[in-house]
Amino acid sequence: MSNSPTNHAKLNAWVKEIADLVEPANIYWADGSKAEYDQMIKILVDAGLATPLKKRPNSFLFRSDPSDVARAESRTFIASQNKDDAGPYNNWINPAELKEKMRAVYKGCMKGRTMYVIPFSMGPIGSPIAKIGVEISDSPYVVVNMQIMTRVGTKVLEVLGTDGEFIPCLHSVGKPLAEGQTDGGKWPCEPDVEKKYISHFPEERTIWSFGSGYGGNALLGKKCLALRIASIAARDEGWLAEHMLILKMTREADNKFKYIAAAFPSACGKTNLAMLIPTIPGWKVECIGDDIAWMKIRDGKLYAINPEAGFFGVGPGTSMHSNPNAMLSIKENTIFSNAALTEDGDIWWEGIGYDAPGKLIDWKGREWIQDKNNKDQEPSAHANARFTVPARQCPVIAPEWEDPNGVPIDAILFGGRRASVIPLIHQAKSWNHGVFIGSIAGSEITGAALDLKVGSVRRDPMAMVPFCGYHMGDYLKHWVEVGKNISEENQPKFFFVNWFRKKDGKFMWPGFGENSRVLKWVFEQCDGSGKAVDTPIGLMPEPSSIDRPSDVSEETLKELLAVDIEGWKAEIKDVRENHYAKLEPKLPKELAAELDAIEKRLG
Ligand code: O2Y
Ligand code: MN
Repeated sequence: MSNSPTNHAKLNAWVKEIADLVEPANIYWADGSKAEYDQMIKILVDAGLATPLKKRPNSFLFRSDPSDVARAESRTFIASQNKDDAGPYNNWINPAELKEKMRAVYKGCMKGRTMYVIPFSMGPIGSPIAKIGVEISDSPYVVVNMQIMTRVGTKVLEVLGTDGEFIPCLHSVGKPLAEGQTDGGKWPCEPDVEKKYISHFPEERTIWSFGSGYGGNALLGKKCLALRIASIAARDEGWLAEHMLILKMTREADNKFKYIAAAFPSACGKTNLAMLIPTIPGWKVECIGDDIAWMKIRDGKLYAINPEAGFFGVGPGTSMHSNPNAMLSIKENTIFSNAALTEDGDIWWEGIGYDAPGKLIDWKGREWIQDKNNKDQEPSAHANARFTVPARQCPVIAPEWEDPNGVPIDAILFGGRRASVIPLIHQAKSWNHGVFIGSIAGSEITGAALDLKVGSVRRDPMAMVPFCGYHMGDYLKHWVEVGKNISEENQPKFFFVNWFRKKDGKFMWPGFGENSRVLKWVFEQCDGSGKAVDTPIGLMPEPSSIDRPSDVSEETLKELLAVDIEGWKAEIKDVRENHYAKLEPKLPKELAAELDAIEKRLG
């Protein structure tokens, strides 16, 4: 390989094999430098794919193809040798069959394009918890996003040496160019959804993605490597790869702090919680990560790193009210995808906290004027518009966020969007009870869904349904096994939170910064200073143990912290019949026992 900067024989052989298949015009090895970032951006601006934003230094707006706006779940595959290993929640396909199909679409797919080879580290380079991947992609948009979201370049190749282990990640937008042809300012991708593939080969620990240039489908370090493939590595190696934020909470009076990891399904405000500004005086929250935690046992304790280097956050709904620290993070050096563009060169999205300033260009490139009287007006930004920003730009990034050894986890939170039954907070009484509460997490269906009716609960154990690379029953068993390797006093405490209880159609809890009042009780439970009562569903604060926000009445707080016995009986019935039944015969007996025990306690 003439222009390869490495003597890693296996890597060079893989790059040659792929180049022979995809037939690119050039091969470029990413070094991770600022000059390289600027060069890629120039290519993208010159091609009409990126718009510089006058109002935000070194920031750019991209508009994707309307067919390519989010993770393509129906086209995400786990191609394990045995169907049974993928489990009920993954799309399984025979690996040999899939490879044959994908080789056919990859053949010549990079004609007329540069093939970028992007060595990257998930986790601080050289950390004992980190893993190295190499993404081959024909998208300069992927190169710049990977530079923000991961640690890219020469240093990674140094750690890899001549025979280090790496995870091969192959990506193509699926749009070869004929001689002299350009993208003509149009986002390149394969618009036919049936021809998109986001494929994982668990036994080989390999990723093949084709046809999409957007987000988790294309930035292969994130959901594909750091969750789907890492969850398999974690199972085999005795650790946990989780869809969790990590935050540090400090009590300023004595400078004591706790590290909290939290898993929530999509659209529950994970990024908001990760960088929350407490409304209670004397407390501080700092961010370690907003989406993924890799946790390993060391010295008998569970230590976590954030394997990512940036945030790929949702724009719409992010404002100075919901997440001031995210808004401050994205003032500069930020990539925006599918936001609206203002006349003076800024971005705008629904829920940004102020009216659209004049005429906009919407995410589809059309003129758009806000009409507040028209409830049916199409939004100007796509609901999954995103910002990509370096984590170091967050005003409350914790100083230790890149500690290669990770931070010791004191508490693990699970949650979901539940309008009724599930209280504001309850605590598990043991590790297995904690795994149980995590296993029944989920959100209510708000819109039409293929197989579920509105109001029913879509279970999403540990918020990992879209991201677990193997059978969910085996995954929950792995959680139970990990607990056996940590002594009880060193185990994190488990909590379940629900910010989304409703009464008469209105939220009962104000959320956002006010969630610090609930985190304070979590802190105190870890610290041994909290007050809790034993209930059939677990430990709970008395209403007087939660500092009440001024706009929540005593009665409402009491209701938020009550155990709805009949509601819980129905919940348990639903878990048994509609959720745990799906995991058989792989449902861990420890969780079946937890289900029986809670049923008995409810009477
Ligand atoms: O649409 C995408 O490709 C992104 S999805 C995403 C991005 C950042 C953090 N979490 C998620 C998610 O779906 O959980
Ligand atoms: Mn996520």
